Amino acid sequence: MSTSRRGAFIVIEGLDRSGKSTQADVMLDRLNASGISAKLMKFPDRTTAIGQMINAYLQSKADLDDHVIHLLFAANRWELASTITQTLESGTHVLCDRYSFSGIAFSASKSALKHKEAIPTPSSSDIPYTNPNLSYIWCRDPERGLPAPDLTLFLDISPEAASARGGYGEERYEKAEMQARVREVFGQIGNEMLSHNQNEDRSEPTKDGAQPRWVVIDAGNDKTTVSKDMWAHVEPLIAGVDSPIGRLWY
Ligand code: Z5A
Ligand code: MG
Repeated sequence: MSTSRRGAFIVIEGLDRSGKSTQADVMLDRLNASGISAKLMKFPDRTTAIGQMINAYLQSKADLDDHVIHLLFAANRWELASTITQTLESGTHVLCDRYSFSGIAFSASKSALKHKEAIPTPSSSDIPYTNPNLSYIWCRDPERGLPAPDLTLFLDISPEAASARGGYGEERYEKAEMQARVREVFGQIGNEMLSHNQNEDRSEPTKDGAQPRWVVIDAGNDKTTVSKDMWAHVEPLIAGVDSPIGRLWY
């Protein structure tokens, strides 16, 4: 990559058991095998002090207020935000297994389910701070300003197909009703990201290779097909990115 270019920030998002971690490893190996410098990060990062509190919560060893755990997930990203930025600026690509979009999707879904509400939408009627529950906007606010991905690959799979895969059901949020809600909120986030692209006239790849920011991948396919579909969107970015690192929702 030319020295003036920075690394690309590529986020892999998706429903539980959609194959994010599997595909993140495959992509890292593929990049490294081609001599391309890339770093894999994962959220939650359970190795930090905050990450250990999150881990205890996810394994139901600790109970936390819904607002508190939401802010801890966001804080876990903020404590690693400068690492992401420095890595990208050094010319290394960052692959990230889950990011802010999981943060919003899980907290907003949990709150809506608990209070038997419809999923809160990102509309002007959703007034933050007067809604006692975790509204979409309330959940999004602590994520504002974090490094923005250049590309988000959203691995989509039906909750039924996901539940047939190994290891499902061991952690706190791995329940069918919750997963269906999470999928709905991810859909909203995708629409919001795509309309943002259109506002910036970025709905189609531009001539300098810039990608739409949110791409849905059919994760119900076999592993090789999923890898191939993802790579088609990553490949144009491996020469590096000219534009400065964006900030989420700015
Ligand atoms: N969470 C949150 O609430 N707020 C936040 O801000 C963040 C997260 C960041 C733990 O996350 C929880 O934290 C999660 C969201 C919440 N809630 N839940 N539940 P995590 O990332 O640590 O979760 P995980 O334990 O890594 O699981 P996962 O991410 O859901 O799985 P995955 O990475 O998508 O799938 P996988 O491990 O790659 O594959 C699962 C299995 O399927 C495995 O046996 C594979 O071999 C198999 N697999 C993978 N791909 C395929 C295909 N294509 N075909 C067939 N089988 C496949
Ligand atoms: Mg995973």
